[in-house]
Amino acid sequence: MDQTANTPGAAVKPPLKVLLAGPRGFCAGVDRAIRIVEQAIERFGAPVYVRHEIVHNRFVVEGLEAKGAVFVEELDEVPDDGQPVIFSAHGVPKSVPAAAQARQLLYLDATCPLVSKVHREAERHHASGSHILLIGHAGHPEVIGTMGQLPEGSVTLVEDAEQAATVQPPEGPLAYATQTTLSVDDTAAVLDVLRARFPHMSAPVKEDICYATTNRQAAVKAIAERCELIIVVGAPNSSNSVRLREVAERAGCPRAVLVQRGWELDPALADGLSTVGISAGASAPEVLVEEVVDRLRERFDVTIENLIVAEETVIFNLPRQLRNPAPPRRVAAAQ
Ligand code: 0JX
Ligand code: SF4
Repeated sequence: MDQTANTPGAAVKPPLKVLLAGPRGFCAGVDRAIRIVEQAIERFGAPVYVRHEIVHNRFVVEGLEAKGAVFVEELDEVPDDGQPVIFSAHGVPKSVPAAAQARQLLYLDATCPLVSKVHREAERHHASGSHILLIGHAGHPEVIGTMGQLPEGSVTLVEDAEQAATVQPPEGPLAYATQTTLSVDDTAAVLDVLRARFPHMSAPVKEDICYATTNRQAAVKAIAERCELIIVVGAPNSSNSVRLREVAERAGCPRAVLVQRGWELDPALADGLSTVGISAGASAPEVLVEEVVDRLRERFDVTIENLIVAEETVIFNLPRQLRNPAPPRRVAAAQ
């Protein structure tokens, strides 16, 4: 059956309500990280090296590659050609800027200021003699970066409530820190277990799970019960996006899927449904949400409703090296 348009003579598309969760998509840390790469290319010319995906989104990475960014996983892949290297939004262990300095590489740090805040708090607790329990996911670059702020053995990773129940930190004072993109509810459960076992454990002055993670999860919860399907736009290696998919199902939506692009979505998933929700991880640009809506429009007569649970006004400044106007490019003296 042709389902191309609701025009006279054409087959009528079934109606579909699309609930857009807000806030969704880019956070202030991602916006800043992308601006850093763009401005660095403008200021220093191509290539500009970026250690690790600047944010976990292929579309963003490929867009920056087209402008002159070259992505590498480790610093030793960066040649000594005088061009700068940028560290991703997720943060890096201290050994990385140290190695860059040792090689006299020009580096720019796109670590989100809210990740840096977690680094500084971990350092502060370590300096006052506490062992750190870091709640987070093993192998994630942010966890590697946070653990790498302190000497080996100063931090113990706790991945879930089960590990919280059995972890054996060294004797003495304890403090905790967390990854910024965790599930708010899972983290509360892990903390309940840890606090029961270690009642004197110190907490961060301000929550480590960031405002963007908290708001995106709250927005998904707000639409979950009204939706028969929730589509989260984001990458499988994007921790905060993966959490949104989980939150959707736990908050009462019968099914939630993660897609990176519109074409990845099988619109037939919405057959027979009346309401579908859409959200996007902090590293997913809005244009990809539009792609997903367009994909649904191919098969359905879509009406959009926005449900916004919080307004976000956070903006982060660029690093010092990019804030001053660029020096004039050297022009050969007239003969
Ligand atoms: O995998 P994460 O959610 O930490 O990163 P992503 O998807 O690139 O999101 C933006 C960066 C977040 C840093 O906290
Ligand atoms: Fe920063 Fe939060 Fe965005 Fe991560 S998700 S880049 S911590 S604002």
